[in-house]
Amino acid sequence: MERTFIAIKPDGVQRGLVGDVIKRFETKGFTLVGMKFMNVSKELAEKHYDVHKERPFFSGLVEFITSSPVVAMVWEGEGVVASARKIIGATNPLTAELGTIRGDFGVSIGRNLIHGSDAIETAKTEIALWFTPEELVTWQPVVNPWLYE
Ligand code: DAT
Ligand code: MG
Repeated sequence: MERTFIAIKPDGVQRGLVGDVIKRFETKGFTLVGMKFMNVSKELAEKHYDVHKERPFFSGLVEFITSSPVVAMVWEGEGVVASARKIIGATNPLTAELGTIRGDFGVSIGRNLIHGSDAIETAKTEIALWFTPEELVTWQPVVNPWLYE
């Protein structure tokens, strides 16, 4: 089953939005398979954002994600990678659609609350970077027959 990596960034945690964010993935029908509350090391932050290392905002991004705790999660479900990106909304919260997490809760690109993997391959890399296999829980929610034909 497809999996994606989701992180509630320091602003989402500090603003008390952890429950609201998790609720959206739960009520959509996705399955939580990993979750930890943690401080992010500079090394992990730099690896996670490696694709952006040449961008002018890279150092600010690393500084921000390491500034305060985050909630790192893995969610599972059919089409979860693309669907999570829709639930999250566009990178800039000011242009993100209302009804998305960023569109509903944010006003600034550097404080956009949440990270979600942008493709299935990226998700695999990010899950392996943030979680050990033992930290992921494979389980069968009893509602699955009511979510999937
Ligand atoms: P996304 O998080 O939607 O996948 P991204 O991968 O392009 O967006 O960028 C990663 C993060 O970097 C993004 O969540 C916020 C920050 N960021 C992106 N573009 C930025 C910009 N122009 N100025 C400041 N921060 C930016
Ligand atoms: Mg991205």
